[in-house]
Amino acid sequence: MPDNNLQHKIVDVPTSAPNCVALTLEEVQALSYRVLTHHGLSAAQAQAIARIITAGERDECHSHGLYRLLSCTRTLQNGGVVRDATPVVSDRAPGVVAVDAQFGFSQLAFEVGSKLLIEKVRKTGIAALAINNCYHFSALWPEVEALVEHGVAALALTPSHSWVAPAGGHRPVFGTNPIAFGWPRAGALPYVFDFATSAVARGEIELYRRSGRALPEGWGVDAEGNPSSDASTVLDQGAMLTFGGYKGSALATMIELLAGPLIGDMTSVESRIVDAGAGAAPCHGELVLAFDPQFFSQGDFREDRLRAEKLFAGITDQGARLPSQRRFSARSRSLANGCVQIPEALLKDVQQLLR
Ligand code: NDP
Ligand code: PYC
Repeated sequence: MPDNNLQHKIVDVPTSAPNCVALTLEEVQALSYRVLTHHGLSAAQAQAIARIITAGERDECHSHGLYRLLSCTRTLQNGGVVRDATPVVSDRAPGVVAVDAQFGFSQLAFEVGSKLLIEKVRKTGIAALAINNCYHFSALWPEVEALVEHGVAALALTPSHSWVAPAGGHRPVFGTNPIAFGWPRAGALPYVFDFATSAVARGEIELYRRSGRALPEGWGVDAEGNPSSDASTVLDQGAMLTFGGYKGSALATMIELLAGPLIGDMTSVESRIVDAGAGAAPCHGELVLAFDPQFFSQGDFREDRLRAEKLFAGITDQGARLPSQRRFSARSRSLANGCVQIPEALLKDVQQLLR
């Protein structure tokens, strides 16, 4: 890994951003790796996580970038993580791969399982990867993007800890349950979306708490179910809310079922019970589906692709943007600049983890 010299110039970035420190992507990756191995994680597990955290910073997904090292190390200290876990891949059926993460983190399990998933989808047209027994804290877009690079469409779902109330209720039942989808495009960056089925990811609310900002309406409630704009009240006493009312609630339920009982793993309620207040990352399963378009086309695969492009044009031609457009712009900016801006306070907190 590159040398991790953190003597950097403080730069003032415009508008409301606080003082930031410029780090190269190599430095972000090296710092992540050092922190994780310092806390006892094996090289293979730490490398897989460091790559994802670096991708998060590169694409300016701050709630799932370096900030996640704080919860990763808390998980290593307080959770039941097997620090040198080696995921075990099982070929369950012609279209089903299962990976037992062995209570390590999800990233390495995905890396090893996705190879067989791709082999299978090339033969069956549709294939599923079920990851079990993994600690999960990351965004899902890196996974669907990795699959889309093979020319397949992909869907990924996972529960988390029960922090989110169902529409019409106020007691947490669902996790923040993200869903990500990717579609390959010839000669263009893929179509990818990835969002929580809560109004916003919990990590985002944690960042609001860190910076003392009031929450927008519709993100959370207090313990009695009254709307609250106080991040600590929502995070520690009340509940987060789903996006889109009962529609988000139903999608969150589907994710609980497909990436929980269907694959023999925990729901968000069960994951939180097992955590027993330790504050570790959720531990449960993940379901990833891949579709090879060549198997579904009625003959003219190229024409089908072109019709998909017309759909995208129908969105962008009127000035609307595609999901991931902001992220892809951030990526090209980071790659062109050769560095990313990390809030000074966050970098200090992360460096503290090396003490
Ligand atoms: P957002 O509400 O910001 O939604 C993100 C998605 O919506 C991105 O694909 C984003 O693209 C797209 N998007 C945002 N604004 C627009 C717009 N105006 N027009 C079109 N598309 C738009 O994110 P969330 O807070 O819901 O989730 C953030 C991350 O947290 C996700 O990556 C998710 O995987 C992760 N997460 C992980 C969990 C886990 O358990 N592992 C749990 C919950 C969340 P763009 O990026 O280009 O803005
Ligand atoms: O931000 O909601 C979130 C989250 C949960 C687990 C990992 N990220």
